[in-house]
Formats: sequence, C-alpha cells, structure tokens
Amino acid sequence: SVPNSSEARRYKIAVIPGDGIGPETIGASLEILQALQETLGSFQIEYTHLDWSSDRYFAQGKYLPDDWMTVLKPHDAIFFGAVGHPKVPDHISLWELLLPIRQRFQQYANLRPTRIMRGVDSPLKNISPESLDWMLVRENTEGEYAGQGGRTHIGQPWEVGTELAIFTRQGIERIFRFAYQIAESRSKKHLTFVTKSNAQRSGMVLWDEVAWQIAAEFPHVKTEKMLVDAMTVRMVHKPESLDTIVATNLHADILSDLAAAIAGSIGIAPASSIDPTRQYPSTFESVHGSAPDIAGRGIANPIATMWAGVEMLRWLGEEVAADAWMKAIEDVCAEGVLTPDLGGKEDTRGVTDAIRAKVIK
Ligand code: GGG
Repeated sequence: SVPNSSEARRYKIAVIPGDGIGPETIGASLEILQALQETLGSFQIEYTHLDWSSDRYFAQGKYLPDDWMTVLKPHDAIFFGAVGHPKVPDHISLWELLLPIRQRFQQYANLRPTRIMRGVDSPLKNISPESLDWMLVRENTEGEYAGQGGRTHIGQPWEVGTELAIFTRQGIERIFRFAYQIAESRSKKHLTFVTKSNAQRSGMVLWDEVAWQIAAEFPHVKTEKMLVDAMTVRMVHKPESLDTIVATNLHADILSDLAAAIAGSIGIAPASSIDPTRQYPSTFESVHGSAPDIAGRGIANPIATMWAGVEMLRWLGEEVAADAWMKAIEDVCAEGVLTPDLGGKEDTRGVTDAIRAKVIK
C-alpha cells in the first residue's frame, strides 16, 4: 500500500542541469524520480532548480552566484548535469562551476562504479559481463586539481607554465580509509591503488607510503600497487583481476573514462562526489561532459545521469527506490532499448519512456 504523503520521508535536492546535454539527461532523470515518488509514495522531494551554467555566465558574467554555498548547503544532495560550452575555455567553466563545489564542500571521494550491463557490448571481445565489476575511487579535491601553478613570460618564446600536484598526508589518509571501507564491503575484498611513484618521487611516494600504512588497518583486504601505465593494460587484458581501485584525481579521471569505454560507453557511467562526513551535500552526476556536438538533438544517453540518480537515492537511504530504478535501467538495456552511443536506434525519449514504464509497473 502507498503510504499517505504525511508519512513520506522528505528530501531537498538542488538541481543544476548546466550545459549541453545536461538539461536533457537531468530532465529525463527527474521524470523517473517523479514516477518513483508517485508509485512508492514513501518519499517526497522538494527541488531547487538552479540555472548555474554557461548561459548564466554569458548573461551575468558568473557561473555561480556569490552566495552559492549558502544556497546549496541546506540541501540533502545536488543533482548535476554537465558543464562545458564551445565558446568558453574548459578550464574556465570547470573552475567556475564544478570544482569549487567539490573543493569547498570537501567532496573528497568520487565514486565511479563500472559494470557491463546485459545487452551492452564491450568493444573488447575477451570480456564477459560477469568478469567486470569495478568500483573506482577517485581522490576528488587535491593532486593535479589543486589549482596551484602559474605562467610567466607570457607570449615569449621562453614562456613557462607550471601545474603543481599537491598531495597532503591528511588528504591521502582520508581517501584511503574511505576506499578501504568500500573494499571491505565488497565480496572480493581486494584493493588496487594506482600511482606513478617510479617517476614522480615526492607526492606519489608519499601516496604510496600512506597507502601501505592505511592498508595495515584493513588486514582483511588484499592490497596491491599498480603503476598507472601498467594499470591501463591490466584493465583491458585482466578485468576480472580488479575490484576496488583507488587513484589520484587525474589518474582516476583518465582510468574511469577507459573503464566506461570498456563497459560500452561513457554514456552510462555515473559519478558521485561524496563528502563522507555528511557535513555538506554530495553531488551526483554523470562522468561525461556536456557533449555539445549532440546537444539538442534528443539522442543523448540518459543512463549515466539516471545511474547517478540511483546512487543519490542510495546515499539518501532510499534503497527500495534505488533498486527499482537500477533494475529498470538494466532490464531496458537487456531488451536492447539503446541510444546510438551503444549501437542502438532509440532516442532519449524512447529510453526514458521504457524505463518509466518499468518503474510504474
Ligand atoms: N557531468 C560532469 C561534467 O560535466 N564534467 C565535466 C568535466 O570535464 N569534468 C572534468 C573532471 O571531472 O575532471
């Protein structure tokens, strides 16, 4: 029986559709959230719709309003579409919108689950769907994204640009403790940490040392170290030998795109930027960007944003709704209702309608 609305659990979600295909995939996902709310009746969401995007930047000169922290803080989660516009350099749009939220809200863990869904073909012929089930944990606030560096002698032949990768003991400790808790909760109890400490002899060596110190706190988890270059080969050739993977901000960003491609398409890969302390709202988004080449054509794959929506519901504790949504996504893929990035002929509307039909059953 559907509980009456006064018994329903209530959440406040900030919605930032952003740029390009972001509004399309967020719009599709909100339709499913609405259908789940009405069907289950166990929760109600109050949305704050925010127009923080490149269009706002063109009109008002800023992606974020000055009081953006105050606006976002009271929410239980942030549901984010995509950022990136052909007329704005990517380093500006990213640093004006997404990165301040990750850094100021201490969303230091970025979770990127990867699985091959039934009905979806991996480009690698040696891979069966069961052989790949990874949880990629990306350090999300420091490393190569610390924002430290600069340029001098601009325009001169001897111009210099530096980009410092900052690693702190505290930052490494907290991402490893979080990654180990995840590894412990999974059946394989296996964690691979990724590094480049053969060539990078300061920050990456600190990363290794702290990793082994934290490993000693989790004796039930088997730990191994991989250099990032060798890791790309292993992901392709021995996917079944990996489970929980933890890597720096930049390394994990690159490895998770590879992971998504191996799983069939970046159009299905979700990312959760988590503040594990729950002091600040966490952000749920796709791995992919704004894809301006297909924006407005109605063919964007909504599954990455929808899967992020599933992870948002899990974070809120709405397991029943999360399971129903994920099963609907998996069933629709298995039935071959796929967008062109997965080799299908369906559009965003068709995939969304098919998923909606399953969650209201
Ligand atoms: N849907 C997330 C998004 O738009 N990401 C854009 C992007 O380029 N992110 C870079 C990063 O996460 O490192």
